[in-house]
Amino acid sequence: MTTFEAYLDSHTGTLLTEELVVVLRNISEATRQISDKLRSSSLSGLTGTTDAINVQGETQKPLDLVSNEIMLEACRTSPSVSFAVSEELDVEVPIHADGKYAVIFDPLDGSSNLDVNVTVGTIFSIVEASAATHVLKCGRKQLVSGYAAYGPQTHLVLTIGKGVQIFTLSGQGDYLLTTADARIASETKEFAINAARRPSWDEVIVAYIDAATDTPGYNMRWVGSMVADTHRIFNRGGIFLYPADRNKPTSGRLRLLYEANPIGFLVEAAGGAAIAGNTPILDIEPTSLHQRVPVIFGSRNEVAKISEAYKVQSLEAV
Ligand code: AHM
Ligand code: MG
Repeated sequence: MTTFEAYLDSHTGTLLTEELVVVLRNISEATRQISDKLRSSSLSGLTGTTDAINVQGETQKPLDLVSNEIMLEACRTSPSVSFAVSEELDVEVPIHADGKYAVIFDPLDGSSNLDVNVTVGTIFSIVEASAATHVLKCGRKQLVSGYAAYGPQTHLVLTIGKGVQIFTLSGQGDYLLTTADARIASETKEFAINAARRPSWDEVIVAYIDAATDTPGYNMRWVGSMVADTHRIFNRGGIFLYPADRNKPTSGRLRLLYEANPIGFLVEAAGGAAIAGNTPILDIEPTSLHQRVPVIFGSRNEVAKISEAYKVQSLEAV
């Protein structure tokens, strides 16, 4: 079986620079360590919450902080990393003055689910950035993105700009390629949305969910941990929606730089689609590090239905 390292080596000099390969090796090592911490968290006391509040106003959990530190260390040990940006940190952290890549990450996505013992994940994105201002790039300029899904198995899902590969962590600590060139089915009959937010949905989302619910065969699935919901879509298709509040069309729950962009980059590389209402997620020009955006992604034909409905709505508005 192809190892993660062999996969990286086979693309060094073409899609990947030697420096990027070092960063990716260090990130993969970080996800191994986070996976280990998660497996024994109840035994090691890494449960519950801390007194700390992050820039989002959310209470941090011990594992949020530990995972953040492990990811930061992966950046420090990579000489080409210039900045680290994290969901858990207010501002970007300078790493190496002569570095050229920023690593942008959500160290532990879905951490509100930690004590429930369902799949959570680490999401990451790498962009070229020799100055702090370069971090605010539209998602299409990402060089690499990926996530680790910590479930019954630990999977590492990666795109280096072309194709999506899924690696599985072996008992010996090696990531082995178990799904080469993963593709997202273009059709689906599964949608993932937090239905409790229905009063805030706009008409397009209400109409789409009502039509799906009225069509025999459709099912709703919602883990409440975006990495887990994304991983299901990579396995059997589906659509994930965390739409805007209808009174604030540019609002959203998920963050552009370390959630929507890396997942959008993976989804498009696997033949799916990712939009934020009227715009593809990857075309949004970021204005701030922790900016939130509406997020709709997954099976291409289903996302197209929503995209068309938004186009019709904006034509009707003029
Ligand atoms: P987090 O990064 O603080 O864990 O928040 C992101 C999570 C996603 O994993 C999930 O899809 C969403 O927030 C759930 O939000 P809600 O609790 O509003 O349904
Ligand atoms: Mg998150």
